Amino acid sequence: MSDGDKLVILVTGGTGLVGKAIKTVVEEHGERQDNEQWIFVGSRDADLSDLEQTKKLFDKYHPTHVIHLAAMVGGLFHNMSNNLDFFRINMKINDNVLETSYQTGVKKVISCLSTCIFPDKTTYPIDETMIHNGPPHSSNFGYSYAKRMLDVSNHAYYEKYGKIFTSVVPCNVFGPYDNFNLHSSHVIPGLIRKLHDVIMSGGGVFTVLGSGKPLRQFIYSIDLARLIIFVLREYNSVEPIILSVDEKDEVSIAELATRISEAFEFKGEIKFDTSAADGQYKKTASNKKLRSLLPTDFKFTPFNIAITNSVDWYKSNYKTARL
Ligand code: NAP
Ligand code: GFB
Repeated sequence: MSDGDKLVILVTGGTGLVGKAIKTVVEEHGERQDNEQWIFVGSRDADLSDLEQTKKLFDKYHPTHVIHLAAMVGGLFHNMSNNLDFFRINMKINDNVLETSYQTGVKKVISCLSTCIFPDKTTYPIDETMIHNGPPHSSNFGYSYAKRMLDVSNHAYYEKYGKIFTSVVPCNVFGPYDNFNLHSSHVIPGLIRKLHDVIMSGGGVFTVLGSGKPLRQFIYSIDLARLIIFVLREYNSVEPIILSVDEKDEVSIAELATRISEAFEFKGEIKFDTSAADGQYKKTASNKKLRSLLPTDFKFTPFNIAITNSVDWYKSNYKTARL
């Protein structure tokens, strides 16, 4: 991006986990550049599943760039019981945002996919070329296909109009301002919430759902925010780019539960409820493409520090957190 132009960067989903992390990095870590105006919006500003409200939002702010995070988002169990809603709502949001971005002359859109949308039967590590090589895991096919259609739309807008509508593909994300609701949350906020409840009730068993065997790569929301800002400024291809920690940083759910217990200094029993689903066993993604573009000194926040930061945030904010 040339330095002189004034940029109006609209962040949809700006009130969520990833949006709040971008706001923190831009406003508190000094990442905002002088020619940039950053606008963070949530569903109260506009229900983006509604085209008229989407148009009104764009008419109000006239963005030159859009970081499109807004989506119906949830963990394994929320997806398993709501595949239809995850598909329909996200299809509407995504088409409204991309078409309105085109109609209003937005120069660049960065949308958000996920490493959970890749084919369930695949070789590892997963890379960006493999998105459409087979059906996703059955647990979240609604969300996965809606996300895959973002990539299809991006290629169609580029083919017809030469638009730089691209996408990033994060692995599992966690951090402050996450969704801690026990039914809809992802695993890390779910376990933080549960263990905090056990401790606050005077002690007991820390129950982890599933076998604890599945493997996941987890990225701290602040690191993801730094990478999305990097993509905004430096990456100009319509091809998706995976934003994940290294393959070697993959951990099992059981190991994760131990790390969370350590962050709480919990000495009680950890129990695995194997009657609950495990979901995908693994979705190991390669960040080779990202590493090839990043400054060699880029470092992810060490996992234990990121977990401790998230636990400490929750301890200080559980009364007002999304429960
Ligand atoms: P989140 O915490 O659930 O936040 C979702 C955001 O989208 C909120 O700001 C929410 O607004 C907004 N939103 C939802 N429905 C909307 C609607 N109809 N109209 C307008 N805004 C709406 O989600 P997140 O974890 O930050 O996820 C952000 C993006 O990253 C999503 O695209 C998600 O698919 C992707 N992603 C997340 C993960 C992860 O592990 N969390 C992993 C990979 C990819 P309100 O606050 O007003 O509800
Ligand atoms: O983050 P999560 O819900 O989603 O992680 P996925 C699910 C894994 O954590 C399963 C175990 O192996 C669960 O058995 N787990 C253990 C728990 N305790 C808990 C708990 O209290 N809550 C939850 N939620 N899980 C999602 C996709 O897959 O990944 C979404 O379904 C999204 O579409 C997200 O893309 C990033 O990592 O399995």
